[in-house]
Amino acid sequence: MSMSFPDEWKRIAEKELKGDPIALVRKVPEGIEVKPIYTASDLDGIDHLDTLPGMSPFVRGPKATMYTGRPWTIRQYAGFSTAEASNAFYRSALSSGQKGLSVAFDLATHRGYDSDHPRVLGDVGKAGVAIDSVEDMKILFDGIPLGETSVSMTMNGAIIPILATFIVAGEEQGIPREALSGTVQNDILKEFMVRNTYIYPPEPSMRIVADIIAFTAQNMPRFNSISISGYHMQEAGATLVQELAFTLADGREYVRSALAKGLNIDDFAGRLSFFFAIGMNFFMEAAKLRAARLIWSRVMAEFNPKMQLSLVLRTHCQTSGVSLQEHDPYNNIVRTAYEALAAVLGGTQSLHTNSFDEAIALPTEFSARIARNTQLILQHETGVADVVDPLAGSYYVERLTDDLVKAAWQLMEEVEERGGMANAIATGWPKRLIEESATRKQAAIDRGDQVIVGVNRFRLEQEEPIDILEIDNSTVRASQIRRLTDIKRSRDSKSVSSALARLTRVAQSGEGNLLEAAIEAARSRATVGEMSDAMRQAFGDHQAIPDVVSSVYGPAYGNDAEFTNLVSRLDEVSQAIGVRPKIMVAKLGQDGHDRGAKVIASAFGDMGFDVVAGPLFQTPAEAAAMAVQAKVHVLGVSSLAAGHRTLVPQVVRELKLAGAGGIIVVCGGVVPRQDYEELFRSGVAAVFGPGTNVLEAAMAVLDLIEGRRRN
Ligand code: SCD
Repeated sequence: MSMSFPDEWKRIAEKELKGDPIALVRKVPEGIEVKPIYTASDLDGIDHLDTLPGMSPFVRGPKATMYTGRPWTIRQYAGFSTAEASNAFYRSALSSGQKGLSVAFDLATHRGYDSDHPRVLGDVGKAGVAIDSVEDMKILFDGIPLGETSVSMTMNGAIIPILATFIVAGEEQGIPREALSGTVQNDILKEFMVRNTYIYPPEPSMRIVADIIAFTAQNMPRFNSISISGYHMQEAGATLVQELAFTLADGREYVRSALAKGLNIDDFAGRLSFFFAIGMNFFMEAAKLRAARLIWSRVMAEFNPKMQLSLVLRTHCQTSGVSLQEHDPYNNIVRTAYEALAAVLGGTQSLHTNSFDEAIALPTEFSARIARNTQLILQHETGVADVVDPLAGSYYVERLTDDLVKAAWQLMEEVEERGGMANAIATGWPKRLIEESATRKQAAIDRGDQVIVGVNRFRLEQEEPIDILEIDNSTVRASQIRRLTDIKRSRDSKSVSSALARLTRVAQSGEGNLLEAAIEAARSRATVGEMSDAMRQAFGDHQAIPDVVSSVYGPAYGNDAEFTNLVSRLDEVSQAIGVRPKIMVAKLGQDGHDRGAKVIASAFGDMGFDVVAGPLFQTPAEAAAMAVQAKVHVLGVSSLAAGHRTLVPQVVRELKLAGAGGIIVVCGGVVPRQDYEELFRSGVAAVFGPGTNVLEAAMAVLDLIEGRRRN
């Protein structure tokens, strides 16, 4: 990009600044240099400027009339506790202006475990609704006509049993599969990269994706077979360019595997859909959606489709979860509103706006209403939906769109050189790039280079805890177990076992369609866990090896006094205890959100701690045993999916049982203030909530180690 400014502007700017305006150029993490002024000359060489919405390359929107013809879908992602509770929530949301549904499943369901499985004690009904069988699914949509309301289901690992139970629930509601409209996430590649709710190894997982694309293309013309998601990449710390490039490269990979199954491009391309995060970099986020459409039309053109529709990128967006803060939480309403506006100006088809309390807990009825109303106000009061692509022609936004296209395309070329996204993911490269960006970002926040109002600037002296929604997961679990028992008692066990055996055979042989086989099993009342296990028998489980990036956080600090202070304090403690302080960073239960754990492990490693990274999905007993064996001083549990009240006290008990009560237990992540006292009483030494400065946390951990040595 040229860094020249118009002469006459530069002269005046120099006077105003008493210096060179080049100092105002900001280099953002995307590698793009954002200038203080853009002019007509910045449009030189951009070839999409004269294109129209609804026409290739669709940079201005997938539809010619966009929101002037039909507003975007207000689609709030929700689900918690039981099917009954979530159903009541959906009905009330639909009657208050929401247009589409978006189901959040609990982590037990995501990972293919029924609610009675011993590994999911802390997870049932917590971060989403527990669904064990068709009976739950029917209750979930009771009184909601599935032929009229489109339903998105965020499901990846256990996608086959979940989509099968949904189809059967539809059937039993009298809605044939052809009439069902909605979307399944079904995007396993990004699970291996960032979200971690996979079950099976990559190869069979890719077969599952292709089987679903094939089945829906043939049987469910109104259903979007996949929601290729960059959202979780940005949540995990990816830059916008990484989010764009890796998401679209994932898309290209799915297209290739569907074609390899013998499908015709035009039979499925129009039902591929996307999902992006919208963070706080306002114009760049809007430009990102425009860039995504342009790049996708270019990618799809490689496959020579006959239909224009096959070139179109349609997307859902969600405002950014990581941009939400625990401190001064009402600020989150403002953040979400700006992010929603960026999504709309970028031309999203469907939108979720986060509730302001989501950095702390599940939304309450109150916070969910404000989140929904944020969209209703945008749609009905602001006039932003009156004009198609209103940012078109803006010197800055058009330039930014083009810059993002170029930067993302370059990264996609690198993916191609590495043999496509599946191969690239197998080497760990994209994940590492994202983790490095996440760690860099954390250092920028901890240093105060990146301002967050109410957190590292303008912080309140005192804060009152806000009301939060509590889920009693032992009650939810008990009621799920009751229903499971009833189902198992009343079903025809012979037809269940033969349907499950057939599912295993289809999985083993590579012949036939997994979804088709699972529909049969679901109809006979096989549970989600049983269907998942039937495929586990053929596919096995995927085991990820924890890997921690190094030399990112430390170098970002350079020789700053705070960092060198910490390092010398760590040296003192090491001298005093005779070894480097050793910390294990653990993830318990089915909570796969590991950005926080990874950033902590990486930053603590750079500071000089001896760090052990625990694998995902440990039970409290497994984590305690590993901590004892590794002889750590501190066991740090990172919890983001609300399982802490069940799982963290258990880990303390397990350590004591193993005679290792001397190991200090600390907890970090999404932990509401209301829970601190209970955790302290159970033996937890410190809790580090969202927005904690990592250097301060490290200092506190060193104090605890010192304190324990003295006592
Ligand atoms: C739209 N239509 C128009 C029009 N605009 N018709 C005429 N004129 C216009 N201007 C038509 C469309 O063609 C379509 O018809 C219908 O109206 C609906 O519009 P749409 O644009 O397709 O909208 P929608 O049905 O809402 O679908 C949007 C997507 C879909 C395509 C993006 O995939 C979707 O809803 N995705 C949601 C995904 C989601 O909720 N994910 C949550 C993830 P036809 O149907 O006839 O074509 C949550 C998550 O992961 C959270 C984090 C975590 O858990 O980790």
